[in-house]
Amino acid sequence: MITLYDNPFSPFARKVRLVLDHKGLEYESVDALALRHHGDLLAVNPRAEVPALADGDVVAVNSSDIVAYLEHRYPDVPVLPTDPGVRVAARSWERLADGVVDSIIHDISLWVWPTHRRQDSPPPGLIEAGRRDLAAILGMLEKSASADGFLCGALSVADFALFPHVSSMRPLGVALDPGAHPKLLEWNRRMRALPCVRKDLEHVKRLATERFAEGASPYEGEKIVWRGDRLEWLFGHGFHAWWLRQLEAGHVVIPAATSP
Ligand SMILES: N[C@@H](CCC(=O)N[C@@H](CS)C(=O)NCC(=O)O)C(=O)O
Repeated sequence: MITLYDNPFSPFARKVRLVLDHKGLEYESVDALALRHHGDLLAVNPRAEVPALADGDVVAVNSSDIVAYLEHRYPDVPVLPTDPGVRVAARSWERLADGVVDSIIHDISLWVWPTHRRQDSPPPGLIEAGRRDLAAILGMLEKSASADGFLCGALSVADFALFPHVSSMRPLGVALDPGAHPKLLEWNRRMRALPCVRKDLEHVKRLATERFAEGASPYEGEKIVWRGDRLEWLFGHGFHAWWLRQLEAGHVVIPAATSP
């Protein structure tokens, strides 16, 4: 049996869940960001990040490595294009989703998601900078999207990596627009019709209600985990002084750099 060290709201865990479900694989899901599972997560991933996946003796961490493992081990329903050039393109969309889109969304969502119980306001200009960069990325995606297929022709890891992000932009003030993004809107409709995506969206919605019922939360609410990519975007836009104050106030966790 496959065990997924999961979290309903993590875009990286959602990518892996989409791939598992699309491939028709059975798995057990553990919400490993819940504080009571922190020790279990640390035992499989010293960075204490989800997703991690255990399949018999094999433990894989990092969403793109997990997808590569699943593709190799369970190739029947492929998610990595076989054409070498198309595979490079799909992996680069995945990298953009994981490194850049995730960072922007993370950095501007701290005042929106119920996981964080913040009393303060965002530093001036942060939300606007994030919205500008996300709008530019949507413009880039619109240019590359095809009118009738998925991002790289057939459904691939590019779609599974980007969809969780695109589906969470609206509460952040960035929306797909029929005038500017006609092809992306079609892509979004095609994605939402897939059984694996419908399952994911229902899961996110149901668990958002369950996990945050009446102000309760099973997650860390004060400290933020700042992975390198998320700092790169923040510092690149000049918000280092704000971040240093977060560090000095004890609100920062940096993942351990010692794991392979
Ligand atoms: N590069 C990693 C990034 C994973 C990641 O950043 N996961 C976040 C959730 S979105 C996490 O587990 N953070 C630890 C925490 O919030 O405690 C991957 O692709 O799997």
